Parts: sequence; C-alpha cells; structure tokens
Amino acid sequence: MPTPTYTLYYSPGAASLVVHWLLLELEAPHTLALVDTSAGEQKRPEYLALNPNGVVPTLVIDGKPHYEAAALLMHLADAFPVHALAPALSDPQRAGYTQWMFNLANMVQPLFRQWWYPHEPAGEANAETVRHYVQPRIEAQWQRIDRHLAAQGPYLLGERLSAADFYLTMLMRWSRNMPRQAIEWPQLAELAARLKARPSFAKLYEREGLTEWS
Ligand SMILES: N[C@@H](CCC(=O)N[C@@H](CS)C(=O)NCC(=O)O)C(=O)O
Repeated sequence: MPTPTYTLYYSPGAASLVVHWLLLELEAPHTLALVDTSAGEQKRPEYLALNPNGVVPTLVIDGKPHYEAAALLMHLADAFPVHALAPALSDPQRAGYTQWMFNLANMVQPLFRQWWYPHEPAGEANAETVRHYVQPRIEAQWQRIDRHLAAQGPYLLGERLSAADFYLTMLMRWSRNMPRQAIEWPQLAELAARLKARPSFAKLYEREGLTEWS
C-alpha cells in the first residue's frame, strides 16, 4: 500500500507539536501548513471547514481532515508499525497504552487548556482564580505520573517507548514557565531527557523555530 499523504496544520509549540514530532520520528513524508493563531486564522471559515473546533492540530490524511492530537498520535503510531511506538491490538500492553493516551488526553491536557485560557471556564474577571485552582491540579498530575514511573518506568509502559511518552513530553514542556515545572519531579525529568535526546526532537525544534526547553 502506498504511504498516505499528510498535511499538518500547526502552530509552533501548540498541541500540534507532538503530531509534528511523531511524523518526524516515524519518518513519514508530510507537508506543514502554518496556522497563525495570534491572527485568529484558526477561527476563519476556511480553517473551520477542516476543523470545526477552531484549534490546531488538524492532520489532512489523503485529502481528508482529522483532528484531536491524541487520536492523531494513535493513528500515526499504528500506521507505522515498523517503529513499534504502539503495542499491537493483540499485545497485552495495548490496554495500558490506550489507558495512558486517554488519561493524558482527558486528565492532563484539559488542565492546560484552563491554564492557558482561564477566561473560558469562568470569564475574564475570574481568570486568576481559575489559575490559582488549576496549578495544584497540574502538579498533582505530575506527582501521580512520577510515582508511576518510579515504580514501573522508565517509560509509561515500562521498558518500552511508546507514542504516549512523546505526548507526555509535550505536556511537560507546557509547564516550563509555571511555578513548578514538570521536570522538578525526578522520574519525569529523566523521561523528558531521554525523549529530548532523540534526533527527531532537534529536527522538530529547528522546523518549528523553537528554543525554549531544548
Ligand atoms: N483537544 C484538542 C485541543 C487543541 C487545542 O486546544 N489547541 C490550542 C493550541 S494548544 C489552540 O488551537 N488554541 C487556539 C484557540 O483555541 O483559538 C486537541 O488535542 O487537538
């Protein structure tokens, strides 16, 4: 079967980062389409036709748009089994892998949405209050995941690297300017260091023009 064509709509450092990173790690040929979120391009009709949520990422696969970063990661990891970044359906580790992907998507990533967009749940006037309550909740997630890694690491699936570790690393990166960043937890720091040492990470930084947290 021919390799599908991929076009990633992205904004540097945003939730699209991990999809971009996986495309590079999997050596999947792809095209990048920059979405200027500061200019509101993600809310324009032509982009909403691709992603009605008005957020990045969107991945166009063989001409058809798809969204949700975690779902895109799972799809890509399955589509390139030779890289073994997702346990196969018949693998006993599959359930743990799916658990972590959903756990990060449901329990961790939404807290960052509240941290970056605190006006959304409670209005502009309450933004600081939202942040006040969200910060310890993010820290509790780091504590929980760090404890898991200490017992069963060094990766989320033990000795086995998976797409979930790339996802976790992006989420850790988002905490870099918070009062307590994820890498203050030792096992998380070790996992981040391992993932950041991969050649695909340097390529990702170069292509997205990133320098912070390198
Ligand atoms: N659940 C979505 C969330 C994506 C999301 O919130 N993206 C942010 C950047 S990290 C965005 O596009 N923000 C611009 C906006 O909301 O207008 C996903 O994982 O793909």
